Amino acid sequence: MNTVFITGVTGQVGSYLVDLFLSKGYMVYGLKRRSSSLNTERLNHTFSNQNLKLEYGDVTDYSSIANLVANIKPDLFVNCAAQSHVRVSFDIPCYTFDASGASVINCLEAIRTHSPSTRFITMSSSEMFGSTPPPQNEQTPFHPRSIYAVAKLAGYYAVINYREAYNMHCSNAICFNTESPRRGETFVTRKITRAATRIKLGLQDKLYLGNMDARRDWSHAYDTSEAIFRIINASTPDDYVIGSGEMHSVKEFAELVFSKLGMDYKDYIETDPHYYRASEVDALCSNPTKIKTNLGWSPKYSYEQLVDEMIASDMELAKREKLIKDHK
Ligand code: F7E
Repeated sequence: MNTVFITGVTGQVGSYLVDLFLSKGYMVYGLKRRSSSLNTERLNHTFSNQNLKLEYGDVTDYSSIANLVANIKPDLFVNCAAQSHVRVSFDIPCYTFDASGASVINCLEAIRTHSPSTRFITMSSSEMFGSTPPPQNEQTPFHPRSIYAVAKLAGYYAVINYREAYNMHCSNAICFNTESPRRGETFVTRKITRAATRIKLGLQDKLYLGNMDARRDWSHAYDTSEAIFRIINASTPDDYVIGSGEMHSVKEFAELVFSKLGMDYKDYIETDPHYYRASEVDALCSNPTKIKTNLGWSPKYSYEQLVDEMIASDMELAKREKLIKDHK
């Protein structure tokens, strides 16, 4: 049986990768961090699957990664772990660098030492392009605008170095923004769908946002996971941009969500400087030609389908909340 080891398995993309690898017949080992509160909700639907095994560890702790790689010797290692919130990286820069950058070296070094034939892929980020204008592809120069992006760039070059120095099968998945109903609630798309559905049911009055002019390339986490699967299973390791090739502003996203719910976003949204970043990334839009041509990948979800799925899921959540509130 093929084996895969996934870090960040309790996160959004990690949980979609669990679904994908289980459906392909893999034995899936996932790394989860010890936390005082429950952090495995995204895996609830598949928790009892016999082919899923969660192990405690932390990508910032080399010994835990090294021991697990030595014991499991997985065929594939997918690194999704990170401190992934760009705004928060301005508050906790040193931790962010450890968790999102130096941690990649922990993974690579554990593989090189204990299981050199294990294939590796890390979730790299479009944030690395920063202020370089779109469209962005594998040839676009980097100009990071946060320590999160600086950390991702360190991880990106670490992967290339281990490939060149040790001939390891390791790749970068340069992911543009990735969304779904399982997206964390403090990222802007989910923050909007969650708030708009709650406002619709009278559970909330206002939504406070930061820079609504920022433009992003939003893909569904299902499609991002499919792309990662193809890259790590390709015979040659390489670096690929993953994105929809379409760009929308935060304002456009909010306008669409509120209008689908029969509301005008201008009546409910206010800006709060708290959500602005010390240095912003204005516009990101992928040119995913390389992965489409070389690996035959193309996204299943359109922008509107992604928005519809997120609204439908958050509406169910809001209805459950309302039921509980009304019965109190
Ligand atoms: O912000 C603006 C904000 O936090 C998107 C991560 O997965 O994708 C993600 O990074 C835009 C920014 O994602 C609010 O200023 C306005 O311009 O949803 P976000 P992100 O920073 O683009 C990349 C590819 C990653 O690698 C990251 O890990 O929306 N914005 N108002 C806001 N953003 C947030 N979070 N909250 C607001 O109220």
